[in-house]
Amino acid sequence: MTLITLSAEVAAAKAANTPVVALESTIITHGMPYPQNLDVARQVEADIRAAGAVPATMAVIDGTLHGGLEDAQLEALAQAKGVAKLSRADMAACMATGGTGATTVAATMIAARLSGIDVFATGGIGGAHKGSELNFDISADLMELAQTPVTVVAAGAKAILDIPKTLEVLETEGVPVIAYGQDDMPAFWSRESGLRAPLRMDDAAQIAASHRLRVQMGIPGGQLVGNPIPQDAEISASTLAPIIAQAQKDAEAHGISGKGVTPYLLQRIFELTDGQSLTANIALVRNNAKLAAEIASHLCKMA
Ligand code: PSU
Ligand code: MN
Repeated sequence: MTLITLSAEVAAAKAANTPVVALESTIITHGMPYPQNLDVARQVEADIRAAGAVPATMAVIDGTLHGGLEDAQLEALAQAKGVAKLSRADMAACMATGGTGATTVAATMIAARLSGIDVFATGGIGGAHKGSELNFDISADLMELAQTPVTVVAAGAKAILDIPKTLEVLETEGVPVIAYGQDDMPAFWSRESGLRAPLRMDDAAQIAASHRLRVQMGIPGGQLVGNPIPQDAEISASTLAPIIAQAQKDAEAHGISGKGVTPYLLQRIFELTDGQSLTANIALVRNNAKLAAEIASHLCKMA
């Protein structure tokens, strides 16, 4: 039985051992408004191709898990209403019931593993939310990083999360957290979180080498690469702090919980920054796509 249907382009790249970069789809359906979400999805795919790799956007469409979408599928997904947000818990259920769902970081990692793809680019990962010591809201993305051997390139954890707690969970789970080109752990919209990342690498080849060594050593799980947002797109932490606090208050007042929290906060911050948060989000995702393509290229050369 075929568990994942690869696009012709992805299948050809895999067969030829040329670089492929996985992309998530929740960022399209739940992370950004239409039509910017479609523009960004296309732009990021183009960035990966320009860097010499092939993009594999993951999604479940009418029960079929896809690795790599045709442009018409991307377009339909970007406009669709009521698409499920799939993580480890519900991906198989969506396939079994013929549903349509977008993949989060956790689900995209699973789809990448099934496709034999080592590297995945996204914006930010899910993490331990503020208040998670009381509400236990800790993203399944963190536990996925502990068990699925995919290197995830993100701009760090969003400031809507509790970054110290997120780093603690990752340390407990044995996930390498690597800041790229700086000591500080990036904080999504801002280059610096004020927290030193556990590891630092300045060279994509080293990130690829440690990915490969972990696989050879039989260490389960992936790596998290924190790639800072480009300087000119950065929003300072001090500008964002009151906006995030407001968004959080609104989420609580509206009784938002579970899967709804992250999409609600992103949408609210988009409104409260007059769209500036989206501009920054686009810049950092594109930046991550380029680095992911570079890491994937090094991995292919090593194989
Ligand atoms: N970061 C973004 N945009 C997003 C997400 C994260 O910039 O859309 C999505 C990712 O798909 C991530 C998910 O895996 O949110 C985490 O959701 P939760 O906190 O419910 O686990
Ligand atoms: Mn959550």
